[in-house]
Amino acid sequence: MKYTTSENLFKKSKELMPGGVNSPVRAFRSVGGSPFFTERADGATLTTVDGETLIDYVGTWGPAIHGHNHPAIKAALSEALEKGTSFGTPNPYEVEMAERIREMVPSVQKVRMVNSGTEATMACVRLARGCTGRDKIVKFAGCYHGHVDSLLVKAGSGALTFGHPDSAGIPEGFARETIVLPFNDMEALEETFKARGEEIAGLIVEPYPANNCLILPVEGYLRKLRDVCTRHGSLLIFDEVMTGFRVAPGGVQEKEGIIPDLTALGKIIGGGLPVGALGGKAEIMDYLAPEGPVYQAGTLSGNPLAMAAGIASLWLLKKENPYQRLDRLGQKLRKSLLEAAQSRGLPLQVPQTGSMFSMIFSEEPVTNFEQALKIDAQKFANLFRHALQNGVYLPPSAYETCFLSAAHTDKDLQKTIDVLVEGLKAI
Ligand code: KE4
Repeated sequence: MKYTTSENLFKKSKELMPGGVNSPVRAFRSVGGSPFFTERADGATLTTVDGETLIDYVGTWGPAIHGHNHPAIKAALSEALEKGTSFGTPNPYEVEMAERIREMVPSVQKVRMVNSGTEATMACVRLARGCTGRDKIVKFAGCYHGHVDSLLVKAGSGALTFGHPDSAGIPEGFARETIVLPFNDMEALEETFKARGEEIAGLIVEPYPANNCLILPVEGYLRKLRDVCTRHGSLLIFDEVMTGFRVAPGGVQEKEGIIPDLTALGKIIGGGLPVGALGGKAEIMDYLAPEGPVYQAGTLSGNPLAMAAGIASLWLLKKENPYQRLDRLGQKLRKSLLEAAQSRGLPLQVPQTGSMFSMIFSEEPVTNFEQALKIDAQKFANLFRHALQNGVYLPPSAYETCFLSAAHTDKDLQKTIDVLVEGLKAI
């Protein structure tokens, strides 16, 4: 029997995969109902197997900054596909990708391609430990860096969505090597480094945390992270898997003028195909095998198809420079939603930077994990369902960030605003 509807596909998929999904947040557990299955994606929309068309604000969790199924990315993929799908040897695409990344993110003097953001952050942590000879890693409560054992401690994204920010299966011994601090708290940072700085190999941070709501750092905070790491000989690791090429061509480090020692990248540089990358100062990156003693490897790292799609994605960013328009759309959406919420006395926060925004039902702005735990996730779930019923697909979690793409038209935006404003009435 061919499974043709979301309903019977989900019924079957639950027999075959844990929760019926290949990534937990897709299961709609925190927003209720069952997930739809996507038939195809084009521009700013998804078309479900049930024939519905949805304006998409998930953008496959970040890669689709140009919208889905972009002709230029498809053309690059077709050309690469003609030559085969994987070589397992060095190939010209990898060289071009590394050059493009280095050009757009100058702190990256050398780069290593991997296959996911998780692999990128995991390798950054191992590299920090390997080149400093220290064991401790500092992370921030609510930040999510993929499902790396030592970083799934007070994590955001799906871990937070399902209320277990500390995953099962992480031995106490692993968690002990991770120091978790509150984001935006300069005092806690100073005290920790004063007391234990010489044990700390590195500090990993989402410079704009976007996995426990979108949180923008308080003035001077990122500079403080840089100074403290420099003073104590710890590596500053920016996890820009989401923000890289998203908030600016060179990510947050370009916007804020802060130079990390290592950067984790992903999403946009794969044009929708599996990808991740880590990069930084040459003398640090050269600790990686085969040059140095820190082992890291990957069967499909630098895969020609992922490289070709990613190169096209970066080329489009340079050619079209969508950032100003994306920020204009984001600001328009933010303004309309805040006006509508205020007119109804609804406590809504809409942090926004460029094409990234969150809708947070909270009396106060969310600046850290503790505050994120107190938001009204039920109100978000109600808004999510109203939006979905009216052709607008938001991320299925109150803690995830929404993404605009260059394919979203002013008409899409106006329809979205109308639907969400209507939804706020029924919250
Ligand atoms: P992946 O291993 O999922 O490619 O990347 C992990 C990762 C690392 N760092 C940051 C800042 C990230 O946001 C992510 C993954 N993002 C989530 C959504 N917020 C992916 C969605 C999912 O888990 O299905």
